[in-house]
Amino acid sequence: MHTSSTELFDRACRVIPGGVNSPVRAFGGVGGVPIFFEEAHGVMLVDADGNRYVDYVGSWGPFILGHANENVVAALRNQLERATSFGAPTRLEVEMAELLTGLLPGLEMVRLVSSGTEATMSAVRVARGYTGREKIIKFEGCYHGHGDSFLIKAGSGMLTHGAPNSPGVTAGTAASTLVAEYNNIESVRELFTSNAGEIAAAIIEPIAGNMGVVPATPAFLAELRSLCTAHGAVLIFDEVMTGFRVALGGAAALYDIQPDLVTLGKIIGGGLPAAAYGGRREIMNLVSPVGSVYQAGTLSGNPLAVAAGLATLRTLQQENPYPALERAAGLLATGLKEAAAECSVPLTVNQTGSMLTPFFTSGPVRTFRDAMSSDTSAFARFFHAMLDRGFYLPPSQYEAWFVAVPHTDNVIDATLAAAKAAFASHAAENG
Ligand code: KE4
Repeated sequence: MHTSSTELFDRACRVIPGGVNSPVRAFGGVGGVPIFFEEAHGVMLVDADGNRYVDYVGSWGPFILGHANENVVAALRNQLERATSFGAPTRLEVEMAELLTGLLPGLEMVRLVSSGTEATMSAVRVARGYTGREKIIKFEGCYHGHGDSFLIKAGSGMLTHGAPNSPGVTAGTAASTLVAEYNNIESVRELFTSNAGEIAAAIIEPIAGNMGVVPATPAFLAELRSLCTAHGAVLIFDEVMTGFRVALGGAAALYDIQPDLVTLGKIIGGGLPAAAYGGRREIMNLVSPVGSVYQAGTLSGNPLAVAAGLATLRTLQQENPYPALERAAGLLATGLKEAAAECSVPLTVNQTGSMLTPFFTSGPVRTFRDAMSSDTSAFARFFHAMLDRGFYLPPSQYEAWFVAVPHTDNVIDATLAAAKAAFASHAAENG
């Protein structure tokens, strides 16, 4: 029963566009009424009707430790009683900046902001200021937030709602965004050749999560690094999703490739609004007030968000859950493939670390075009079959599932049992 969610959604639709404060939450890609939640502990969610679900969204990535982790709650409780914001510098921000620059080798200086969009917009702006150039390269299917420059052939909610380019973006802005094909280095080389001396930066999700999980090949990323260096363009790794998700050093550590700038978010806020951009000192010294590239934010470095982020990152450092997370996600990926095969359901599962996406296509899925070959109707049926069995998946084929520390073996086993039943019902429906 979802009586309360239905009533809340009706009310929401009268006063909030689409009834949601972020489009991907609206179930546009799967149909039905979005679930309104009220509580979360570990990987268990409770909705407005008291229904319980195992959570594979994790607020789109932040809750790698699970919801209401005791260290994070203690840090928030302590900070809450002291102060929630000053609009002035605090010790916490220094400790966060020192922790981030200590953990990420290429990160010499960092600026905290409040969302991934702010981080990517700011990184592109400082790259333009540093190079004196205007054009940027992004990759089809990657999503870097809702900054104008990025709403061109973008992923995540834009793919889900079938609007990869957004109205409201000026022709001038669109003309400055060049789009290359993910994992196709020739498409990048061509852009550099035909826009010689005009490209300020290339921004990429080193492991794409916003067309579903599609990792870059090591060779592609290495050649992208070389091309940016050769052409004097700034290489920006957008690790808002992958930072501290796939490894403590992010995707840059996994691939051993150094970007010039990196953007971070999600996990560094521990579920509260915090994000960051940073990189080489000579670039970041261009940022106001020390430099002339302006960027600001009333709640940047907010004490509550930074306290939650610090507690999350310090717990990850102390407990190093990455091997166990990789194992759990691997069990889930393998089990989903086996369950689908038993029911002759075409399925390809891409998994890196604790991020994975089951694509309803025979695969392989190595490019945006491959991802787009997925049967989104089959995904939607699977989504609802799992929801009915108490498992909350990302409501879109083009998103990543996130495995967290409390996804223990028995939770994974229960998920696979439900998936087997869902595939069986799917196969039965299709005869
Ligand atoms: P935010 O502005 O939503 O905090 O971050 C934008 C962003 C930037 N870069 C990457 C790689 C991202 O994944 C995101 C945001 N991710 C989506 C989920 N795929 C957020 C969910 C939503 O839009 O509601």
